[in-house]
Amino acid sequence: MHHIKSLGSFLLITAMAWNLPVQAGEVEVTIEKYEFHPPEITIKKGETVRWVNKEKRQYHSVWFEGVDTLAPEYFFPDESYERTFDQPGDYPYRCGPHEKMRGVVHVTDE
Ligand SMILES: [Cu+2]
Repeated sequence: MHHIKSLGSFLLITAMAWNLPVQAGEVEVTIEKYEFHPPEITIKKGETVRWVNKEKRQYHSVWFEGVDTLAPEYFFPDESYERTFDQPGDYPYRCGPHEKMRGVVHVTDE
């Protein structure tokens, strides 16, 4: 997973250096020790958030209760969950099996 993160940074720096518009990107949130890092993020509409499970053994899920009736499947260490946000708004979420794990995605209208 580290190489993907590094590649993202490289592309961002390259785009800035050439003064090109940065493409709608992907933002990473890691899950470790029963917490989302960072728990609160702001993205632009059309961007994708990827949650990466960096635990040693523990599974988690990312459940947008206000949007989805059913909790999604768990994902395990080294697996990830992705979601693209096309509508501006505030999207709180939690982990299905661990109610105290919470985060929020703020989506701006660019
Ligand atoms: Cu969890």
